[in-house]
Amino acid sequence: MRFLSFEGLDGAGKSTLIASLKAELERRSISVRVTREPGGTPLAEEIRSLILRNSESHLETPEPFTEVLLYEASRAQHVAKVIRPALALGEWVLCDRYSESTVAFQCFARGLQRSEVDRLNRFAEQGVRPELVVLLDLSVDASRRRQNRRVEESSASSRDRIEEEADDFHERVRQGFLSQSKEEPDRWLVLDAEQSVEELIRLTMAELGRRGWLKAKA
Ligand code: T5A
Repeated sequence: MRFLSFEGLDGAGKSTLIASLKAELERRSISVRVTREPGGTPLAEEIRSLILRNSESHLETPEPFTEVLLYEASRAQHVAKVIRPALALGEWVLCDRYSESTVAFQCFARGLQRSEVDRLNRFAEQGVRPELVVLLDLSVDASRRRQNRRVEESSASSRDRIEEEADDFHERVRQGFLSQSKEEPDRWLVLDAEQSVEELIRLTMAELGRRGWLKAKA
């Protein structure tokens, strides 16, 4: 059982990498649970839609303190209902975003105090932290290009409230991730997200192998 999280700017390619990694791990008979934050349980998905409603909804915008508490409420529910039970069953959990996003977005970009957000994160995590955080590092320009492509490809989707933030907000998010990766280099794998999905999978699998986490192929 392993707990991995995946971080990066919006559209960095987390879902794409997670889907390929799941297939690769299942080929090795590893049981995998894919999940995401905010969200991952019915209640947490409802909280997600509250947080990410964009300006087109013309509804009240959460204050920064409210916003962080909503992310933490989603996380507490997700840990209790999905992540901890999956790990107890011996599954690998691949989680699209976790507490490191709260530090990058709500501290580095939104400006909340790190010590307060760290305390809230530890409270919501209930002792469950990823052993490895995979950061898909991408420039803000490249992230915008990928978001635009996605909006063009799908008539249903538009930008969410966080994607609507200005470029300097997203630059601070990026620096927030890179800064955290330097604080705990053994816990982070930083990958250049401009590489092909195949190369990103190869590098991630090599890291898992280097850590001795992969059984020999049957
Ligand atoms: N948030 C979250 C906080 O502020 N605080 C918190 O505590 C938490 C947990 C959540 C939002 O909430 C914020 C962060 C977010 O703004 P989200 O759905 O997780 O929302 O946010 P996104 O990052 O936008 O998720 P996406 O699913 O939209 O992006 P992905 O998963 O990173 O990107 P993906 O895989 O969908 O790929 C995007 C596009 O790029 C292409 C894909 O085909 C797709 O078109 N692509 C590549 N192209 C070239 N090369 C590659 N290697 C590629 N990989 C993917």
